Amino acid sequence: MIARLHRACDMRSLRLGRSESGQEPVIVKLPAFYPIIDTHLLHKAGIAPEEMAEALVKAGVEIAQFRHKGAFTREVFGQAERVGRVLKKAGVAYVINDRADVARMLDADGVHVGQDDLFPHKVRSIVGSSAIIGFSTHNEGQLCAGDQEPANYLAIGPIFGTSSKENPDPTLGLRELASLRPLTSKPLVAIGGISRTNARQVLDAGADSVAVISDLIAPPDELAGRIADWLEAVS
Ligand code: TZP
Ligand code: MG
Repeated sequence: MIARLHRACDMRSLRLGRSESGQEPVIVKLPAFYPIIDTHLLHKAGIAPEEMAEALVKAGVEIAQFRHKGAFTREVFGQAERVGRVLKKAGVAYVINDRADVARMLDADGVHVGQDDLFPHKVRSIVGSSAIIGFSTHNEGQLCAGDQEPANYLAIGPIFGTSSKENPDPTLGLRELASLRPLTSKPLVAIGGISRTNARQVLDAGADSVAVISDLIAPPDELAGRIADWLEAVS
């Protein structure tokens, strides 16, 4: 068990974000396993995004994110659309990374934005009051500012080293995760270098959920087993 140090947000330095509707978002209960369907890594592994979506649905996941870095071409939009169809039919919450416009066009359940994207209060004005909005943060200041935004959950990371993100922020580690946890009452998703072997420790350090990109990827014939292992690892 990791000791939790007492920390508090400095409210003087916070910019108060407000949803344009003036409504506070309903806080979502996040499942412990938050798989990310990353087009780049999947392409390298020879797996179509919709194939991954099918495997996730079969395994019984409750949420999945579509992540594409680079131009959102017609082809990519088509992939996002097909993934959405698969997830929607199964009642799995569908979250689009970065792009509120695409999420709205696809009638997705949510959008996940980061520090270089639109602020959650701007995203809220595009996707409406019932959409799930996730917001990535990488340090105490961002987490405290994120807490004031109309986001339904906050992500924090990278917890460990990762090669799935360009120019990642410094790794935080489990101790810092445990120390940052009390700074927000929003659901907290940990991300970055999380694997089946360290996921339990990350949840024990206070994360509500673990988001995963690379450790989700397995040879196509081992994908179902890999996802089952993941669900087992967080159970
Ligand atoms: N944000 C912080 S770390 C990261 C993102 C998107 C990448 C996580 O990928 P992986 O492969 O699970 O380390
Ligand atoms: Mg982003």
